[in-house]
Amino acid sequence: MPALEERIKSLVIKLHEIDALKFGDYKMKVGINSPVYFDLRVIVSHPAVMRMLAELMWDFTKSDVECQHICGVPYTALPIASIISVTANIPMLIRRKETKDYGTRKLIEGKFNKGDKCIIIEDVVTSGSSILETYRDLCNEGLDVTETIVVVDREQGGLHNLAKYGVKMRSLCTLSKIMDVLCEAGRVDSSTVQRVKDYLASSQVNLKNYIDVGVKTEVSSNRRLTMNFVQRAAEAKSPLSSRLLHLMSKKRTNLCLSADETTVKEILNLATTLGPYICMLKIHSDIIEDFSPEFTEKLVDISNNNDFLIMEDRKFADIGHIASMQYSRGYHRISSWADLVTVHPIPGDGILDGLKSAILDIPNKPIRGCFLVVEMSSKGNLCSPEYIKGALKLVSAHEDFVSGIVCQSSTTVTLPGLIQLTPGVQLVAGGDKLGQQYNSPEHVMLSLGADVAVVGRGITKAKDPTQAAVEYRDRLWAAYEKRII
Ligand code: 5BU
Repeated sequence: MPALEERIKSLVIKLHEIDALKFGDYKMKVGINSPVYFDLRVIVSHPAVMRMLAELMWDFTKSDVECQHICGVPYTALPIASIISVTANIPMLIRRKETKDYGTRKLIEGKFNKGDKCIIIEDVVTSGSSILETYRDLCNEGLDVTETIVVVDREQGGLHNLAKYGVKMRSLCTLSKIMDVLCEAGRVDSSTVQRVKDYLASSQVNLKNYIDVGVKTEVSSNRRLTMNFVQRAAEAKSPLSSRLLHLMSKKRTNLCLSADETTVKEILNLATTLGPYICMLKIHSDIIEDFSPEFTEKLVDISNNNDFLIMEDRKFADIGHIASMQYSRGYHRISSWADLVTVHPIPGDGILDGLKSAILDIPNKPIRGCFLVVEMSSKGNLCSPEYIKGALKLVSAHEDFVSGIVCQSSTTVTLPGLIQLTPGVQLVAGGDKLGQQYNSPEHVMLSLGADVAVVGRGITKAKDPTQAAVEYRDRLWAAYEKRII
């Protein structure tokens, strides 16, 4: 077989022949017009070229690699990775591009163990952002990504950007090399070569939207995600938000235990044993069979002794007049004991006015707050981007009362003084039989932007709930520390 160098030259000419490599004036994803364009998607129509490329990639890679898995960056690199996987007999992993609205929300398809070594295969690298996204998701699932192998490096900063995040990359060929090969073969003229050279000199892409957070994540320019809780407390408009931010920082926990039990005894028991590890205890008072005012008195005592807040996950959703009575009257008299409640914004502004008016009637005027539920964790929920946008508009008129937002995305909450509460958390991603969807502690903190993570059955149904609470607390806090700068 010819030397690697000769095979690379033949491949470049083939790619030019099948129009996988074109010259002209092309609009790029990163917003700069390019005189050269790679469209390696076309190789699926040329099986011989596809095989030639995949075999070459593997021969180029294999002498210097140790891995248990190969993962192709969606979509163009997937067929290349598949052929390498079959040729080299190395199991493949597939990273899903879309994470919402399907079964288990699994991001990585394929069987693997935490700590397994994996290499990423990509067709063309420009800024490196697609590779970083794949890298982030693989790392978040506990894989050890050793390096990335790409067909073409466009030499526009990708190598440097990836190196900044500790991601090693090797390329089969660079854009300059391709131009040399094509020029030597008489397939492009010297003016085209010059145009490409000029373009490369003036179009380096810097990834400003990525910050180094250990396990990498895209955080764009959202200050909330990189500030620490104490810094954010200074910007909080709701007294309870400020209190919770300070409490989390002092106690070094952002774990909210969802004690969804149906008896007073079980809940008080959980509150006592797990109180030291949590910042908040969340209950549903309407599922407690022996609820009584004495229960809430005891719960408030335990919360004071252990320094956590109590949230009643009531999800109010009626007109202000009724919501105010549901909050302060009836059997549960929620406003008298719950520091925080959850509220659906669906009725509009009036529900917040209603709830706030009810607090005025409580003796001693305790500090109270609420979390607006703008997006749910359950599969098929109806919280569209328009709904979320509209719901967030309610905050500004009620900044003193709205302590935070319940949602599932890092971009929803941008004000540093607001706290993002995210339910649907278990040690591994998955779901229950009734539509609940779970993400790992690292994923909710680093990719979904949670500040407080809600864990229910992951702790209460564990063999050893205390040990489970400690593990959740430690993993959530470690992820928070990686996120802040
Ligand atoms: P789990 O056992 O960790 O699935 O419990 C989750 C808790 O969070 C449970 O009390 C739900 O009512 C609550 N929850 C949720 O799961 N998803 C949501 O979108 C909202 C609340 Br809002």
